[in-house]
Amino acid sequence: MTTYSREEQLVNRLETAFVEGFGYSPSHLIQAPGRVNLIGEHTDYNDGFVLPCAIDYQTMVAASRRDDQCVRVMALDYQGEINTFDLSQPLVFDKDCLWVNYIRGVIDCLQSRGCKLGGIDIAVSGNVPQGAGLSSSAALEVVIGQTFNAMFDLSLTQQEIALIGQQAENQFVGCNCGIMDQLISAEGEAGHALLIDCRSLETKAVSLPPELSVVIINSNKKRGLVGSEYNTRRQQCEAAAQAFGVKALRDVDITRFQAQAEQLDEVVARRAKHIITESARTLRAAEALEQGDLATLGQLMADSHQSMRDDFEITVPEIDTLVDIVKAAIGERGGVRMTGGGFGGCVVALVPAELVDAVQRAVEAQYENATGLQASIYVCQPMAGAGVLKSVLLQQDVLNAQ
Ligand code: GAF
Repeated sequence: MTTYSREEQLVNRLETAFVEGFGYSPSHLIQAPGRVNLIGEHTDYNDGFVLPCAIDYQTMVAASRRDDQCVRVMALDYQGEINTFDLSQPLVFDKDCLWVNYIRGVIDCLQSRGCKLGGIDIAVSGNVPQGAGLSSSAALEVVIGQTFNAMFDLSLTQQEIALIGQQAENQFVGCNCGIMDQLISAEGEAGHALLIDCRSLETKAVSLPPELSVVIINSNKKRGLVGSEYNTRRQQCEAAAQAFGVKALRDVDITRFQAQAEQLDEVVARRAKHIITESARTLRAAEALEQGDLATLGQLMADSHQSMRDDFEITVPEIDTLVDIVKAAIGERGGVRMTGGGFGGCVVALVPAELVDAVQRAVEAQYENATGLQASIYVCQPMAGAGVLKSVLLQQDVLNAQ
């Protein structure tokens, strides 16, 4: 019996649904990955450093151009629901079909930049767990940006596509997120994490030692970014930056923070402390990863988790329990911390491959007893960022050129 990879299963599902739903074959298949952040949480919108990698869980689109201005989008993960709109009309937020707003938002940004688009049929599906802090929404924004870029010859760079995704989320969807998720989904590198300077948007690929596994454990405690305290945390960070008289907390080092912290509101000071120490930890973690120094990496991840729990206050008891269980199973031979925006979602562990089974056994034996929830475990490979998987038009071009 043929076994299909996760990616092949998505391809098959999308091609079949596209033909059944629209009555002809798609010309393009395009993908964008989800991400896991190894360290550097909430530092992106403070112009700080983050260290995420793209993962082998993706959002994928099958698409074909139309010869009118109509956009039809079929969402396989929402019972095949189809949302239709016209590019010549103003694009508005659809409160009855929330998933389509990530798509409308990206198209709206493209049109505002003066990009000439045309009608398109799209089927979309993904295997990035939704609402788990693994950036399923950023992957959707980036795959849509990629789709229009490839199919309407827009010549956008990966960075521009990421910025358009972020703008869509900020302005159309209403979440004030930073740039990390879209940028890693667009620019990820196989086998590597990316150290991203969220001020300059420069990236440095940091290779993951081959013996190290990236293990994501979903607490299955659902989280919602827009409805969560995310925007409040951002406002508190901005208030701290304003109190220090700087553009962003990136511009305050720990010595200055310690000297002046007392002048800040107590909660705002703790928020700022997390950001300033977390950005410094991220730079050190990138070095430790490069040097294969697991003990230092593990300590930095533990400090990061504690800072998110006590100072930034974005963890929940289920997540803290999961981190304690994994930490006890791995000792000093790796690291574990909450990953993503917070208030539920996932923890990430970096452990030698031979410890993955022990982590799994510990979680299975203890997590449900302690919380009443069952965790899901994904062992991931860092993968390349978004791109075209298949283009019938390109293949025809190649044939014509021969
Ligand atoms: C969410 C946001 F979308 C990111 O920009 C980032 O701030 C992250 O939370 C926290 O590090 O994923």
